[in-house]
Amino acid sequence: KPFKRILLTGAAGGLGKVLRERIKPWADVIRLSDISPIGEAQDGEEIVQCDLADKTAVHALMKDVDLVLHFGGISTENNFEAIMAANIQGTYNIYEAVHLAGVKRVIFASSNHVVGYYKTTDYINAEMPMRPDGMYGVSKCFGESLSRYYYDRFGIETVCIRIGSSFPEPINKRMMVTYFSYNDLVELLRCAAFTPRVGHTISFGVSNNPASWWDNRYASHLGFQAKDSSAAFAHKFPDSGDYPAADDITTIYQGGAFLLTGPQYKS
Ligand code: NAI
Ligand code: 15L
Repeated sequence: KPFKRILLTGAAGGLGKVLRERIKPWADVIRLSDISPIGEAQDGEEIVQCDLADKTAVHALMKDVDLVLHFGGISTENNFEAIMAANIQGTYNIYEAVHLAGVKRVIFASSNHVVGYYKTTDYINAEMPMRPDGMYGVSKCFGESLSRYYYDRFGIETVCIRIGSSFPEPINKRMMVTYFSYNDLVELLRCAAFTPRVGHTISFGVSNNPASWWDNRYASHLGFQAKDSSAAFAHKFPDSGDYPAADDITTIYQGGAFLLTGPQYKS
């Protein structure tokens, strides 16, 4: 198999559970880690339950790893102290461990909330300034900047994926734009893992939806082509539906309902 041992953090989470099944063919061993219980190890799996904020544990986690999929952490808005421990300290611990262990590449689950304060009338690319919509988004900005530093200083490659909304299907009108199917997520991860050189790349993780806010031109070298589309779910959101008003803050900004949480709220 192409890799000896892939470390997947956040393995007990929504995406972690999907990836656990789907990335098996890529490595002899998948090391699954989370702070929450992950269940029994299956063939070709190792399970390590630990807190990303625990530096010693994270350094041990990296032994004999040759690719990291860093999906662990707090995945929605929360108080700063919780986000600081899991996402800021946690991601720092991952990169220090990666550096010490000599791991060459990381795929980092960043988020669209790094740019949640752009408007839904904007069409943005990865070279435009970050505009996070809360402390969660700020923590993902930290992860993106940290990974760029480790690339510039040490040559450790990272693909940051600004995931849109990766769930079984869109559950609100905003997700018609942000929907990222599980199949497309796995395909983007495959491109991120197997493209020979990625340097430091930022890619928007989104399916081939009818409407788009995100221009992926600076990730074109990954060769990713989304195959799915939220169009398949258009019947759930007819034009006649009952949606937030055009002047509602959740309609104006790309971050949607995240604009109503956290210290960044402005009326
Ligand atoms: P999730 O919340 O279901 O999974 C995250 C996992 O991280 C959980 O199992 C949790 O126990 C674990 N975790 C939290 N704090 C931890 C700590 N201190 N130490 C170790 N593990 C810890 O989230 P989901 O949807 O699976 O997302 C996975 C990653 O992708 C997250 O980093 C999230 O921010 C990112 N993402 C997901 C999106 C989506 O649409 N599902 C959109 C944008 C980003
Ligand atoms: C995210 O970053 C979250 O992790 C996920 O739970 C969704 O809220 C997603 O963004 C989204 O914007 O739909």
